[in-house]
Order: sequence, then C-alpha cells, then structure tokens
Amino acid sequence: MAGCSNLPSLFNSIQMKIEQYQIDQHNDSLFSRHNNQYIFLQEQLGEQGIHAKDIVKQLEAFQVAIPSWALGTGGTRFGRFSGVGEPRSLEEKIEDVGLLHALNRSSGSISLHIPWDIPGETQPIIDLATSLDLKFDAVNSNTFQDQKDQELSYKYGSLSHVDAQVRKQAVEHNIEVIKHGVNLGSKALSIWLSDGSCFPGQSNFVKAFQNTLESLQEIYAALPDDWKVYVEYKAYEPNFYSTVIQDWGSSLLFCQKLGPKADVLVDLGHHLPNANIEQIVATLMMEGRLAGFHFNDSKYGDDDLTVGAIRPYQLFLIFVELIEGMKRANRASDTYAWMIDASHNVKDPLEDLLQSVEAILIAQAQALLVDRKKLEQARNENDVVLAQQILQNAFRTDVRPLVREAMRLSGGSLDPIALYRHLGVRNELLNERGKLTVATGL
Ligand code: RM4
Ligand code: MN
Ligand code: MN
Repeated sequence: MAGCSNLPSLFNSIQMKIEQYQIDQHNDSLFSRHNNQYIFLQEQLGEQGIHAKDIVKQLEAFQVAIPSWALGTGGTRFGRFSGVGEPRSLEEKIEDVGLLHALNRSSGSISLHIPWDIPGETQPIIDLATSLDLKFDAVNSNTFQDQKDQELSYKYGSLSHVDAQVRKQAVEHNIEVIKHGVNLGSKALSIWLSDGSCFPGQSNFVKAFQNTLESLQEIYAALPDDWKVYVEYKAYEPNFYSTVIQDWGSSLLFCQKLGPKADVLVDLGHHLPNANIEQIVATLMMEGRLAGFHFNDSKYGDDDLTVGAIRPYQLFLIFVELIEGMKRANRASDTYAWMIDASHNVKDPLEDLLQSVEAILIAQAQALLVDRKKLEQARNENDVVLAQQILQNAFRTDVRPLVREAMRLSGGSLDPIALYRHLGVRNELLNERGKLTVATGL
C-alpha cells in the first residue's frame, strides 16, 4: 500500500495496512506444517496422474470481485446489529478490499453499486485502487430504492413501469451508471431488476416484459463497444407474487433479444428451492450466454450466507460444470464475472468474505481433480456407480493445501483469517473509524 498515505483522506485518518513482511513472517511460522501437507497431497495426486502445480496455477489466476455493499454489516427487515469500524466512504470500502486482497491475493477487484458509491473525484479513486492492486469490476445500477432527490418513484417498478416517464428515468439512471463505470475502467453494467408484482392481477405479465425489453434496449444501445450488460434474475423478493425477470429462461430470452453484449448472471440465492443450478450453468455455457456468478449460500431463500456454508457439494457440482464449460468454450476464467454477493448479519464482514473466497477456491480445486475422461467413459457405459464415485472422490479430497499454496505463491497468507486476527485488523479499523459507523448499502 505504499504511497496511499499521501492521498488526501476524507477523515484525516491513518490508513490500516497489512505489509508484505507481516504476511511473510506469519507464513514462515506456518510453512513447515503446510509444506508437509502440500507435498503429501502432491504425491497422492501424482499417483492419479494429476499435477498439483497445474491446479495451483489455475487457483492463483482466479479472482473474485468484492461488492462495495458487502463491507458493512447487513441486516434483515427486522433489524440490524451494527459492527464496528465499518467503512464510511467509498475510499474506505476500497481500502477494505485492499486488506482482503493483501491477505488472499484472490480478491483483486471491487464492484460498485450506484448511487450508494458515487465516486467524487475519479482519479484519486483510481489511484487508490491501483495502489492496492485492485480493478473495478461491473458497476451495478439501483432502481429498487427511491433516492432522496428522485423525481418519480419506483414503488411500482422501474424499467417495466406502466408510466413511460418512470421508465425513462430508470433508463437514464442506468446510462449514468455506465458513465461512472467508463470513468473507472469497468467493462460491464450489472442489472438486477426488482420489478414485479405483489398480488395477482396487479401486473400485466406481457406488457411488463415488453416495457422492460424496450428499456433494456435503450440501455443496451448506450453500452460502449467493449462493454457487456449482465441480466440477473431472481424468483421473488421484494416482489412476492411475480418478478419480471424471474428465472434463467426469462433472463436468457431478454439477452437473446438484446444481442451478443448481453449475458445471464446467475446469483446462487435467486432460485426456487432445490433448483438444479449446475444444470442451468451447463445450459447457459452451452449457449455461450453465462455472464458469471454472484456467489453466496442459502438454506431457504436469498439468504446471502457465506459461500459454501450450507451446500458445499452443490458449489462443487457447479464448478464441475463451470470448468467443463470454460474448457469447451476455450475461455479463461477471467473472461467471466465472479463476485461474492453475500450479507453479513452476525460475522465480521471481512472475515466472512475471506471464508467465502476460500470456499470458492476449494470448490474449484476439487472440481479440477475430476477425471473427465473416466467420467465420460462411465457415462457412456451407464456406470452410474462409477460416475458418482468419480465426483465424490474429488469432492472428498482435502484440497486446502492447494489453496494455501496458491495464496502463498502469489504473496498472500497461508491462513488469512488467523493473520487478520493476529494483526487485530478490526480493532485497528475501530480506532481509525470509530464505533458507530454505517456503510452504505443494504
Ligand atoms: C439483490 C441482487 C443484486 C444485488 C442486490 C443488493 O438481491 O442479488 O445482485 O445488487 O441484492
Ligand atoms: Mn446478486
Ligand atoms: Mn440477491
């Protein structure tokens, strides 16, 4: 983080930083144990013809964006229990992502939500991000809330609204968001539309779809050449009877009508219970229309829990399809949008995000162990038992030494959460920012 201290800070505080020597020292104390585990696993995998180093390389390359709205404490409609030392500004949110990235070297970008995070002056924001080795991921628009000085209300929808004036306002907002993104170097607009209806009869499904399509077409026309728009679907909430973009099929339909710059964004929590998400992923990738992912986990609905906390096997199965799909399309992982979209009600947001990133890398490493040839053969021979065994053998392998090795080699920590605690990062942030700070977001 060298150089950042010269930046004018809004609050005149000393920025919390994690230095490389602190990471190295901590790693030194853990290295011999880690190395024994890594060498042992490397040998075991070698016997199966798998090269540990290749997997480590792929893990090193995988970067997951952090959303600017996930750095503070989340809440539910019943309340919110504030944490301490939350970021008070966009600058401090970027600094928090910088801390994560220093620890795991896998969180190299931030995704902004407008208008929660409108950058004041662009250049200092870019400089700050660059000094922390961070890029700007997709920018997100917000037409699910009314803002203070907003002329027309989104109470009954935005891009799908029955009133053309409201639709116009929502379209203009999205175009404004693209402009902010262009200034920061983002390459995509991410749209999650909360539009829908709460009661039968309230909305004309067909008109709502057509209005939305027209609005999206206007937004699409405003995309720079090298930009994409991600269309995110969600089965319900905040509307409880219908949503305009309720599932991957509706989202795909919009994308197909819009053109090649529109792709479907899958948020793990946005499906009806027990949906086969891995199959959705396979189908979208087959059509070349998967934009990427919002990772989280859930037991019941859009719970936004830590990735891998509830259904790690599902996450693994999704990665089995992702890896297959990327190979088939000959596309590298950095050509997709990977982001964590979680909310932290009872955990320290930064610790929670570290857990989520680790879970993503673990699932990916496990999926990379799958012997594709053998699996295909088992499928062709209808050997159901063997097919299941191939997947479960991979899933039941403890791949954590691979993930640790990837973080270590890229300059990160062998145990990010332990180091975060050892350095008392949250306490430093508390001293720097105070107790009663509230980050903008949900
Ligand atoms: C929604 C959806 C969007 C996110 C908002 C905050 O449920 O997941 O991606 O931008 O929450
Ligand atoms: Mn999402
Ligand atoms: Mn969500």
